[in-house]
Amino acid sequence: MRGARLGVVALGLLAVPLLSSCTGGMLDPQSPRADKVIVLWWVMLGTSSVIFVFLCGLLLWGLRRASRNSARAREGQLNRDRYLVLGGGIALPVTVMVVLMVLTVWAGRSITEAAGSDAVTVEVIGHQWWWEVRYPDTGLVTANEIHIPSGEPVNILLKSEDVIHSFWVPELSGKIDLIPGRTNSLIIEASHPGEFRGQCAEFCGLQHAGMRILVVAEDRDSFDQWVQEQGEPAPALNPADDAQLWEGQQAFLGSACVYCHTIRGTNGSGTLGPDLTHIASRQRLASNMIPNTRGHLAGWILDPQAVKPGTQMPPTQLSADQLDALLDYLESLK
Ligand code: HEC
Ligand SMILES: [Cu+2]
Repeated sequence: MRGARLGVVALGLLAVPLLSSCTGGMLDPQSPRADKVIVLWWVMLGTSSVIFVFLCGLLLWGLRRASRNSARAREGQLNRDRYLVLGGGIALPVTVMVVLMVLTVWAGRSITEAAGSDAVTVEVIGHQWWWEVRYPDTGLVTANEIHIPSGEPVNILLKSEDVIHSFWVPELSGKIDLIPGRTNSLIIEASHPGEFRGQCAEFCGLQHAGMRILVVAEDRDSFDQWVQEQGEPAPALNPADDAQLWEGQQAFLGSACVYCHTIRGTNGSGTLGPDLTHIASRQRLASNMIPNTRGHLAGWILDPQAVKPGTQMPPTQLSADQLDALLDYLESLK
């Protein structure tokens, strides 16, 4: 009996690091704002552990007392019981709730409090099952990979195109829902350059788990350069000089791709799928599910359902030459 109880306690303790992911993750914030969320988390864990142990003690004490119940004992205890009910049943819970509420508001404000008016703003729009990313200040559009300057608060505006999603990059911030017809906001700040992985945190359908996001924080100069490069349209092609790339572009414009994808600088202006103007510059494909290599790209184009069952992108039939040219073209879109 005792052994079994100890086993349960040990399992419970083990679950804490497991559920919060041991490497980095929520318990290892890399942001001055997420720091406050983690303070709140520890205070809540600490308080509830103490209360839990205290209640277990009370329960055992009550059980023992009940078994020795006698009229004499009962008389003296009535008074004490009243204090126990008033103290433990009213004063203690009210105090604990108020303290936790104040802390929650304090931590919540740190992640939603407006950044300065010169802060970078990023609009993140949830789709089943990928992230559209827009920088309204510069008109830049990309997907699935957010770049931010490190050491600066960044405004994230969250919207949804279909169902409720939730934006969560544990090392940088708490999570906030993306709700259709509404704009929520969140401030993130990376204290140093680095890459931070995130995940949709509200069940949104079949590929919910396949809706990952990557935040790349870099120093101001690299960030400005990235913005500059991503703002450029795809280079104009001339069939005489770049026959192969031209073929590839024709394959893109001549097949269904063009209805769903935009490549700025061409006639392709579909918006059902991610903007591909700089697809070769992204680290991963399909909402960060597969590496951005030629092989994975080919597999994705020919049979996206095999990679991400349920995804909104249909398979495309292409001849070997067409596929080869299309891959060359997409890989040139740096
Ligand atoms: C019916 C619309 C549709 C068509 C047609 C379509 N796609 Fe897509 N595509 C999507 C959607 C939606 C996604 C996002 C899928 C996801 O991550 O779940 C996507 C994702 C992609 C990605 C990964 C982008 C990223 O940022 O991860 C590439 C590359 C791509 N498509 C290329 C193509 C090419 C090339 C064609 C034509 C051969 C094509 N697509 C046809 C809708 C479409
Ligand atoms: Cu989701």
